[in-house]
Amino acid sequence: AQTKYLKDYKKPAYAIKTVDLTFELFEEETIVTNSMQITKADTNEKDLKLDAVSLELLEVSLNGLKLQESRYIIEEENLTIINVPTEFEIKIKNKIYPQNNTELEGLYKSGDIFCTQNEPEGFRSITPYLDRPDIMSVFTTTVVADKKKYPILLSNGNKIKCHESFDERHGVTWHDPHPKPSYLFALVAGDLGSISDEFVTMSGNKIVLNIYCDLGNENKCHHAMRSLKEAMKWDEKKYGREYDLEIYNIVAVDSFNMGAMENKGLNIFNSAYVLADMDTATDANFMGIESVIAHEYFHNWTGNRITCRDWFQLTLKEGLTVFRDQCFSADMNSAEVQRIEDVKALRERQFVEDASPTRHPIQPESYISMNNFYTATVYEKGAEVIRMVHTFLGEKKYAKATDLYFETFDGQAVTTDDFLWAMSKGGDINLEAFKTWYHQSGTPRLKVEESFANGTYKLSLTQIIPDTLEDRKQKPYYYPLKMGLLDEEGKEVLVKTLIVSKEHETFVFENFETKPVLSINRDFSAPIIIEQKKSEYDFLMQYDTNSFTQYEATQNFALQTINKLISSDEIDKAFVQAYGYLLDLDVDLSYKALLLELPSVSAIMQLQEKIDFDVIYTAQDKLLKIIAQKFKNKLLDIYKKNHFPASMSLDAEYIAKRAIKNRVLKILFALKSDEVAQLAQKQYEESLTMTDRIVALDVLENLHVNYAEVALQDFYNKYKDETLVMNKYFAILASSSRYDVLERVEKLQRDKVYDEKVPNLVRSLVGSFARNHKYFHAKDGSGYKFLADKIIAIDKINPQMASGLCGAFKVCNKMNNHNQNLMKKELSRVISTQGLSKNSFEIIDKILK
Ligand code: DPP
Ligand code: ZN
Repeated sequence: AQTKYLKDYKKPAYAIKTVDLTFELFEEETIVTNSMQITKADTNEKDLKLDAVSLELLEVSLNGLKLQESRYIIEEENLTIINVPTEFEIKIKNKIYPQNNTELEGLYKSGDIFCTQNEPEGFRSITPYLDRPDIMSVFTTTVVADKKKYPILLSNGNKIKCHESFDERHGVTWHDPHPKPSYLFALVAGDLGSISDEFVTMSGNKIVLNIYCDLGNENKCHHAMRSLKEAMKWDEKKYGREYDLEIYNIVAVDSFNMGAMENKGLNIFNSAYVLADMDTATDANFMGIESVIAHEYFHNWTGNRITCRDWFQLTLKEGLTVFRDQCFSADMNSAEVQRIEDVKALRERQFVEDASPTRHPIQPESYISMNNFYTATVYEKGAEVIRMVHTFLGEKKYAKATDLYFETFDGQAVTTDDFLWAMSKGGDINLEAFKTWYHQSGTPRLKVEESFANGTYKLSLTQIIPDTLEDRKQKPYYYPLKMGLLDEEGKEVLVKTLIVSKEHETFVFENFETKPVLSINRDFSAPIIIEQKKSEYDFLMQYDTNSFTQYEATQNFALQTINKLISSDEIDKAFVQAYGYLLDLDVDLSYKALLLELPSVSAIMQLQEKIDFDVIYTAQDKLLKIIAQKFKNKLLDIYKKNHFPASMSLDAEYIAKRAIKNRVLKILFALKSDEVAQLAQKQYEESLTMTDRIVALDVLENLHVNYAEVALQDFYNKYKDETLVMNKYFAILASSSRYDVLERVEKLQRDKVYDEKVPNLVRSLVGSFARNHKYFHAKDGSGYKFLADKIIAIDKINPQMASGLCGAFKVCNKMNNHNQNLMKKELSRVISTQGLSKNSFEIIDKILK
């Protein structure tokens, strides 16, 4: 497999001014005709080498003359036209087979719907092209298909013409006036239902909004539509960005590799991020839809109008757009809850990646398959990096700097350096030292030491920077560190944002009567790990005035307690007492639900030198049980108080009531008593919302009570035709603590509703099993063997999905020797498989190195 390097970037030698595409869709095949107006930018260049994957060429002509075979070369990944003039038109006709496309890249079918996914390099499997993001062109697209089967024909931009005179067939022509890279090209054809609305922009343009879905699902699109309009409003208000076409289309499809795609004027979504109603979607699903709809909308400016010069710049659009969607969600819901959720997600996924052999800078230097770099690092750590810039600049200067960014680079394909230039110029700040965040990998640590004498408080900070994968030393970072000092009554006596820039420095604060209590990395102002010998967690759990660090104190104290439990069986009474205090706190209930959550297995794992999941589970269970026993009555009270009145409302108040009630139920679960089983059964039977239903079902399943079978059967019968709900069903069964879980997973693969070609289903069944640490890491190696077999099988269907599953092996080098050997054996088997994709190869090769 071939490695591509950032340092090899060369400017394109050609420009494509316009592209005219015609798609003739048939049941067996599709004929694509592609006319491009091309100019040479570099006159030394002779031949035109286009990207083309497995090309089945029908005809090629240059300036209207059909080319003889001697004038072009077809290779596995290219079509080269020999000796082209300075300015010319190329017309290519080729044949593709969307019906057989199981990779879900390029043009493919999801059920009966034709759709596309071209980011990053799908377009080259549709038609020969200069398939790189710095080639921006004006697209006109005609789609022709059977009128009955495909009444809806969509592409980017505005609809300019309908063609009705093709017998059984019809056609539509779309024109997108905004030059764009090929990865933003999209096409959809199908018999679709839809809902419509409109939005009037700040300068008075009326925009038609459509959301398309499978017939019958129209009533599940309203939340997505509401979210879209809120996002449009927000981007005008916060960034002054207005929508720029007459129409905005969203299409929901069931088979999709990622969450969604921001194609210009025609977003294509995984239906999981569009469809929702109270009967089938959880509160978390509703929030997820709101944020992904916004994310894709925000890309219209940060991604589409201003795009990436090359794929190494991916975080330019993704980091920034994730930061924007996080801020949007914070404004729409609870900001404190949003921040904690974002950090939790970062730690669960990105910190683990950053500690693994697949770690990379947010701007990677090389890749084999670009598909492997749509990572938590590029996205979520990328967003943290933008957030730090925002913290440095402050709201006002940040607004000025982003205005400058939009003004300067609109219509261009640029780099992260261009972005930082706008930030430093508009923000009037030197960001040179900040650039290390783009080029270094691994999570930085900060050792924190305090001293106090004669009224003077000293805070000494030492950066501990991990080496690169190749054992190269890396530089210290430059970042904002928010801190607070509290007096002994918990009153804030100092709030400050320190600038950390050196490997070691000491900050001095004077005039204190008693030693203040430190609250550090407030709001998680930098994506780092704080190392601190700390004894004041219980104080901060009670008094910290920053919601993030209050949450953090609880997590740290709980982790410390669990760690002690692992080695000594001894419970730290101070923690139990402080936890009791949290139960009585009078704060927003959705925030409280987070405060009461005990550390996840992944969080505990990250503290272990050599991971042993059996040990982790035992300690975690022990702590949960102690808490549940000690506070049983209080927990039951909270449960009852928030369980009634039952409501289907999506108002924040009711979402919060459901969150706290279900948190408490999951803690009470540790009692494993009949009382809890009855509570869960009643909650299942009387549930009005999917949120309540799914938690009850999960609790019942893991209590191993007989009623679980009844409830699962009932659930299955009720929802077997709703694929999005079936994802939840598979996930519960594959995440179960029942001893025979692997056997059940194997059996479920033969279930009528399961389909190995649909990524969502594979992720919920096989993916959930791979996160079920108890059984995936079984000491007999059965979990590893199962996943390895699945990777080999799925790699032949959909390499991107397979390489996603490889991620479960990322912890390999941190596992205890026994598990590590078992893992390596399976990985060696996978990597020596004939015809393994470059996607899976790249990930496994890194793990095995
Ligand atoms: N660009 C997409 C997104 O992040 C992923 N393909 O929205
Ligand atoms: Zn994105």
